[in-house]
Amino acid sequence: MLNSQGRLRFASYALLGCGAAALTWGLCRLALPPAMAPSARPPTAAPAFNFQPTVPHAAPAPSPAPDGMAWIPGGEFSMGCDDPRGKPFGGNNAMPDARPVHRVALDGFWMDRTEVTNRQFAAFVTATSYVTVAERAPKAEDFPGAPPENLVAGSIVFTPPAHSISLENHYQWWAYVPGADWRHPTGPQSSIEDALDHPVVQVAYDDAVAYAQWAGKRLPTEAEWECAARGGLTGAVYPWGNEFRPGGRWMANTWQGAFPAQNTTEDGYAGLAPVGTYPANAYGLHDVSGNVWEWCSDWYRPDTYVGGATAAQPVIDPQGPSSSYDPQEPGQAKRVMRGGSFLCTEQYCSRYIVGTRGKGEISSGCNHIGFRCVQSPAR
Ligand SMILES: [Ca+2]
Repeated sequence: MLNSQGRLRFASYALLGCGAAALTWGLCRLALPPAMAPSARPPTAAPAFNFQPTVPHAAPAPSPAPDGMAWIPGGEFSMGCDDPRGKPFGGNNAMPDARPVHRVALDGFWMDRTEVTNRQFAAFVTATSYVTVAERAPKAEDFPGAPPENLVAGSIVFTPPAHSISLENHYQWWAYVPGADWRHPTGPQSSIEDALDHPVVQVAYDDAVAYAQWAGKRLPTEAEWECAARGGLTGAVYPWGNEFRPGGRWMANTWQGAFPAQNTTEDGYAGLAPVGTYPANAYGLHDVSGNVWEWCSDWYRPDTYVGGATAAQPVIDPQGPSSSYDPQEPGQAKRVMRGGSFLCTEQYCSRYIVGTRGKGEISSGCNHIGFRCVQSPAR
């Protein structure tokens, strides 16, 4: 269900001073893919290295793996990331919301080895007749003043300019496209017919939750996602280690070239890649960095980690704050997203770095946002 909170994606209509022009109304309903936006907070000084050894639980998986899932042993690990600036492929963002690095303890759980695919999501829709948020036309009563012709179903699509531009205004490469939805990821002329093993995109948070419930699973907490993505390594920059391209190999689907106009596709893909194209981490998970962002169940706040650093003991199974707050867009309700996407580059958004955090307005899909699910073992 679309609810009043979800419809806050339209709040940026006022915040950005777009006025009532019909031409811009569609853009105003965007909840920007804000994880791409640079931080509004001043960079903090680079902290001392603060990762303590990861200590996975030794107990083996309690049962054979559910189809397509990997056992994540949990245990204790240090969550967050150091200031990545100055590191190779570290980008130019201090990532202050991913600090302080702090200790977390989790039980073991199962996690999907890959992002949820179009094939899997289609099975869910066939079984349930579920209609995603992007397929529902906005209601006039929810958006007073919007021209009726603009109350059309659609979603947000990466629309790069043909020439190099300043990276200060990300409206230059995002557009609200009527008819864009999970079956038509970049607009009504696009199709998933030949992309059934690509990650499903254009799914809002509630869509991901609905799929997970149907599948008997749930979305991961942010802590579960990071524990899993780290693959048992301690404080590594990437899910596979500290080198972006070990032996020259591409390990994730990211962006090469001068973002956003030039896409040199050196990693093999201009856009989405079939899930599992790139190597798995030590826990058997593919594409935790790159390809598509992945929804997590936690509300987003930039200060989520502050309390964990002062605790005498590891924070046990953190569920995130009770509500969201993003000082960049205070009126919008946001959940955490993790891992970055095929659009991530050190020039703008280096959130393929495993400890970094993203955030997404809950009713907004995009053609670089997907998800994967987790499942707790039966007790
Ligand atoms: Ca991913």
